[in-house]
Amino acid sequence: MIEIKGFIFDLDGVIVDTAKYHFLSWVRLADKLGFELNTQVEERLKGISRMDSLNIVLEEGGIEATEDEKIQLAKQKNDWYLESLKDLDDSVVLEGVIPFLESLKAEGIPLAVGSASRNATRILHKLEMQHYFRSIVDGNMVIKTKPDPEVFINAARDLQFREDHCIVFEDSKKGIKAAKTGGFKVIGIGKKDVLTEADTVIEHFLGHNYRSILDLYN
Ligand code: B16
Ligand code: MG
Repeated sequence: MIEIKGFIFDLDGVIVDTAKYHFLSWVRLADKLGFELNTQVEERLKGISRMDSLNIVLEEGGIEATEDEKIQLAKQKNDWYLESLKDLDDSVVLEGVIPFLESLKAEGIPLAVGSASRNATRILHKLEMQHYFRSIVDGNMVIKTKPDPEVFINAARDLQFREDHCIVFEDSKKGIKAAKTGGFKVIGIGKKDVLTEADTVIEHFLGHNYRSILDLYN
């Protein structure tokens, strides 16, 4: 029987369906720079920091930029991203998330968020969901970004649990790599054929509770 004490959630693609807004903002930036961003790039942009994403987008367009220009472009993308979230409401919360969080709360399981997004804390507060989490570690609080495990290690430290006593829920390949490197158990949220490095993959939280998640390991 494995010992699980805490659950750590990625935000974008796990709790909220904001990945599409990130991508649409990158598409808009590419358009401004004069090229069309291939939809296949979307998967590669998931889970990584804003600057790492920008570098991939610029590479796709064969565009070189100075550090100052990159700061401006990243700001422009973030302004558009925030603009698309200005009417943020519950409809952005992924299916099954709230009942799942409620079931964990009822069991008294300590929860944390580990997100690459610098907007994560703001989004959770706007949705009034911050109360579910004992710790929220976002992109402003780390030096190294996914696939480095720092964000999850900090979350586990806040929960005061060993890494192998926590399950991380992740929708991105880079995030799964980060959690694995950090010694966590990892459940992928999404498609099995994409998230091949996760311990196991579920499509969404609908119908899941604390017991059904532990059963995945037994
Ligand atoms: P921001 P997660 C990640 O969030 C997104 O998946 C990724 O697409 C985004 O570039 C990154 O946050 C940074 O976001 O620009 O808001 O700081 O999946 O780690 O919760
Ligand atoms: Mg994610």
